Amino acid sequence: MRAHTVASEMDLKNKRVLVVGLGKSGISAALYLRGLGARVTVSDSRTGEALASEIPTLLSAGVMVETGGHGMLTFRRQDLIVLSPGVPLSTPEVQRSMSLGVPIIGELELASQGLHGRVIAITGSNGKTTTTSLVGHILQHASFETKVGGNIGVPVVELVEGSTEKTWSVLEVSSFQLETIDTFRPHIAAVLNITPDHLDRHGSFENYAAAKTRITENQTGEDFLVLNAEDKPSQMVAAKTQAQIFWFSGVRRIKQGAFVHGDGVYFLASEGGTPEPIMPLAEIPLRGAHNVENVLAAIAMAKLAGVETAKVREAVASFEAVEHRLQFVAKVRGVDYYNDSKATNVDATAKALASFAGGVRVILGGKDKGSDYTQLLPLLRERSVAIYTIGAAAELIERQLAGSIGTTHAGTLAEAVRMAHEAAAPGETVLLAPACASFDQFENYEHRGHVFVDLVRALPA
Ligand code: UMA
Repeated sequence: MRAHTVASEMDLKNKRVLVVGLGKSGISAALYLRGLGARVTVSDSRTGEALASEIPTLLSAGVMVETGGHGMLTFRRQDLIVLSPGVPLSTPEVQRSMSLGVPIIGELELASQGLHGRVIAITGSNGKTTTTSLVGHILQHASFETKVGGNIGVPVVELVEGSTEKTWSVLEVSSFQLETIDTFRPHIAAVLNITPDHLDRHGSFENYAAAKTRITENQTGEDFLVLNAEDKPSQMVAAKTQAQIFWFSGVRRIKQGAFVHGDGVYFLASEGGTPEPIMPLAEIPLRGAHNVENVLAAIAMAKLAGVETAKVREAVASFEAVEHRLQFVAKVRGVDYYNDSKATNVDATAKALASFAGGVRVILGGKDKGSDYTQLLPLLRERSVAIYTIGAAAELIERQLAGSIGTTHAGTLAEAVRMAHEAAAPGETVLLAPACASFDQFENYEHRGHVFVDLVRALPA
């Protein structure tokens, strides 16, 4: 399903614009649109009470606010509709507006029309935030004028002000955001991997992959696309692009891009050229083969942006793991605790487990997304000494794994940490990598990660 589109650089002065969703994106988009002189209404399904702290800022900026649901009438009489990423295109009111020909875009598209300078956009099922942060870190280290935003938590419209022709905007972009682009054209784009996620929203893996592929739809031969040579679905993205493709691989030499060979990381700028050594593998400070892939993608993007190799090497070596992504929390009584709360799908959990040699007590569960947890069985058998289940998906996970491997029902994160602490022997690892969304017991994955960190820090030494 594709949204109707809007002409680029649309003059929005005095135009009626409806922003749907009053979260981070919606609030920033509404205020930005007011700044452009538009007549703005926002509509949210939550009650006025739930939105009490957000509403006054909007009202004082002259934005009209509808709460407690989306009224058909509100959707009528609009010149443009800006959807928040969490609002599906299948929403009935949105469908109706689409059938009436009202242009519908997302906050990413809106912002990209106002951004000056060049854009690097990074998508993928896993690794987006780490890679986006790392590219931002490398560019900043090389004294490039750099802004970082997008799905990472900073709405892209907030990057527009102050952007100049020299600015590099490094954006994490999700499939939800890419569904509602029109003219968005990153100079450098990366698809890190495509594995099943958000199938409840996109309906099928094909639709999800198609949404991710849109990252390259407006790229031309002057742009670059960085792709994972070891990820099958990425080959389909390669077949659709007009951009120059650079690959990355953690396991073999590739014809153009970044790769690992022996103990070193190399970049090959052109087919048939000589690979340039970038850094020893041992200098990469992040855990896990998946993080090596993230680093390779970031190195390719930084080199394509023109960062000199010495700066790339220094920046990668000094990069610290992003919070909630295989973040080392503490060593308690000889046991290492890792917070990978961002492992919200089975593939991410598999990657987390694969980062350890063995002796792992893993905490699984939360809000199920229609996942197949049996895919974890080989790694669980190999790496894990105990599995603690929590949240709404606990029974489902226990049922799926039953007969193959034992699980312990903990119910809550606090109970799981307590049980793991009691049972763990020195040298083992306790890993929160739940393979589920967090919304059953927490506000979001960050909240879940913070609770875990607090619980670990409170453990008796
Ligand atoms: N809402 C409606 N109608 C609906 C659905 C939602 O009114 O049909 C309202 C909700 O009541 C709520 C608001 O919409 O008030 C929430 O909007 P949102 O879900 O788009 O969330 P934002 O706060 O705007 O945050 C969004 C991204 N959220 C999602 O994509 C779900 C954030 O990514 C992003 O950091 C932020 O914009 C800034 O760009 C978060 C995320 O979970 C981290 N992303 C997914 C992921 O990484 O897996 C894609």
